[in-house]
Amino acid sequence: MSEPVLLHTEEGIATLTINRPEVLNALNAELVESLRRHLAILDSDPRARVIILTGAGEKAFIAGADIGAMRDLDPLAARETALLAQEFLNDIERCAKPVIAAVNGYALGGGCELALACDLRVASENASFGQPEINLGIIPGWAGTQRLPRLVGKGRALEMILTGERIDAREAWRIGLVNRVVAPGELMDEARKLALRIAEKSQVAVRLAKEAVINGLEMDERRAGQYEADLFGLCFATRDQKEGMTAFLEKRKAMFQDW
Ligand code: CO8
Repeated sequence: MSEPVLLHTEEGIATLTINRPEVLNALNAELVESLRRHLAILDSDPRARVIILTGAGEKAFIAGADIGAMRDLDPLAARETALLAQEFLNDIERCAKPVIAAVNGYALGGGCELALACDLRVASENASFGQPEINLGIIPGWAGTQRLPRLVGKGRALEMILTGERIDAREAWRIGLVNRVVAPGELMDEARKLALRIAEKSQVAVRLAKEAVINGLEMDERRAGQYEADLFGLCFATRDQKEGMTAFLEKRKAMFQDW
């Protein structure tokens, strides 16, 4: 049996590929568990500075949760499954490393929600996004009702959630759901280029910047500003802050050492 998730690490970039192309990478419990294990390891692996998540095959990033495995769940089991998956998506959001979704096709239901939990999204022109749960008689269960409106606004999110209709990559870019759209053949190159640009920064600053944004969004603005100031102050305890500013003043490239 093939591995449900493939890992490839090169030049500080770890790429996780969801590998069930025969069912358009639909997520089942085994796959989620495997993704969660890989992510936990990468979170503390110094060789991985940025993580890219993508789907195997030409057609799909992830076509959602496995409908076959979901159909006969009782309400409590469905709730439990949703909560477990949400915990996993929270792990992605709270991962110390930036996580980029390279969306290579359908990103539907749980697949769209997984992409939403990533920090950045790069899509190929043939990608599409949707929350089709309403067509199955359910609602999103992996926090799509929360992350989607925060990213694209209430009206656009409700339109996607209530109609269940897909939007293409260009429309996803127009409404701010993805950061950039590229030709299918260039998707992984573009995601890697973006990852490498982040990987060359001080990883302490990268981590603190991510924390300021992710945690700050859960606070009121005033408290979030104070929190940012705390983390800003913390940067001045690092060698990389001295190096970054000295390098600027000496008109040379900074040599960051991640501490
Ligand atoms: N689950 C299981 N199998 C799937 C899924 C899925 N989500 N998506 C596709 N497949 C399978 C198909 O059954 C088919 O298998 P087979 O070859 O054995 O018939 C194979 O993948 C290829 O798919 P299609 O033949 O349908 O390919 P098309 O190109 O005709 O269509 C689509 C592609 C449009 C993506 C179509 O497959 C589709 O609509 N898929 C379902 C999309 C969907 O509704 N996703 C949302 C699922 S619900 C969800 O994600 C909720 C998350 C929260 C859950 C909370 C926990 C309880």
